[in-house]
Amino acid sequence: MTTPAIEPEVASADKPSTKRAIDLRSDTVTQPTPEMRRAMAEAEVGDDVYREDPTVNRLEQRAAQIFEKEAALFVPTGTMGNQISIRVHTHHGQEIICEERAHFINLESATVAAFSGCQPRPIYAEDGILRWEQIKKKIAPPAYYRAQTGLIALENTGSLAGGTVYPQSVADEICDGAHDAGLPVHLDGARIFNAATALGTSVAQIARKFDSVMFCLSKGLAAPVGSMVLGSKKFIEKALVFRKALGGGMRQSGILAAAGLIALEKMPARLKEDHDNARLLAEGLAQIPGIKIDAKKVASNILVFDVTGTGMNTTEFSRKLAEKSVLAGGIDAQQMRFVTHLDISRADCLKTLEVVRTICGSERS
Ligand code: TLP
Repeated sequence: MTTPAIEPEVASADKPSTKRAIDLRSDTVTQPTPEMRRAMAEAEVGDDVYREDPTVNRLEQRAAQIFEKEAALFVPTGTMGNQISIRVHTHHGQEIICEERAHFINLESATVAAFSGCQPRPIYAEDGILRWEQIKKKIAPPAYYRAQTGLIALENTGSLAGGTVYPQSVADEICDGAHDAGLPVHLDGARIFNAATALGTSVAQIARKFDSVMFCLSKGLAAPVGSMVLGSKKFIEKALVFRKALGGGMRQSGILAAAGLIALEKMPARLKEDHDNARLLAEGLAQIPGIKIDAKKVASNILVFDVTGTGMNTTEFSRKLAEKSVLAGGIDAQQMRFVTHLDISRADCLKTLEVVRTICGSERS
């Protein structure tokens, strides 16, 4: 079993202690804040399979209110949230239109085929941002031997596309076009709060025209565990059935929801700091010979850059970074990904740039 590409490919014996390392692999690595830990210890809980956990119920109500959707469901992971949503919207033998780099077709173990019995109809789009013009050409014609389109799924921000953000008008046009064609639209909004920060708008505004939205509490919002699915009451009633089917009925999960509530209320306000740090990294990297990145395109907390010009592939590049206590991974052999988050300071970014300059030979070690 090989390590996922965006995990640094470093043998565990060589791996420096993550305590001292600057960990840019993902915003999933954040530690819960002391306030989250306190809230978890004190959480009022019940059995959530009976829907009797007061803290989970509070988190679901609060998320629905913030997103201006009828209902919400707490799920263990973003993967489960996406796959439940897809299962509710589709039936076996259908197609799902999405961008080529979508997380749910690349990094969710083919669950879309195994659980929903659907096949993806991926389209490449610059920066991962699809346009309605591209999508409408891929909607299956009504021939009995063609798999019919069951769903359109977008991702905002685009994780493997480098944290790119959908302009509101582009996403709105896709939702309107899809609805006119009788198709639902799901949003993988794992990092929708980063998108809202980048656009200077609310998550409710971004989510308004989508039939379902998944977002993660466990990424930039720094909760230890958990994601949410949002939609109509009817949609969430069906989602509850599939959450149980996948083994996502977690009983006294108020312990986790307590941290999620703090993530939801307190953490969005600090995301701009992560975006500023990502931009600082991108501008610094753009100056280093051999590295290719358009710093102007870095819109949120993720940056993807090409290391081909350094003569190293991403496995070697990751190993050299790790030797100097900077953790990051490649999304393929040419492109590295850095993700900024709560546990990465401006000083960490400056130190990282120094390390990259050293390993690229433009500074003495
Ligand atoms: N992304 C993780 C890895 O799986 C790559 C990361 O480090 O970015 N949608 C998007 C857009 C995501 O980026 C992720 C996780 C998920 C869904 C799945 O969330 P989890 O890991 O909670 O299942």
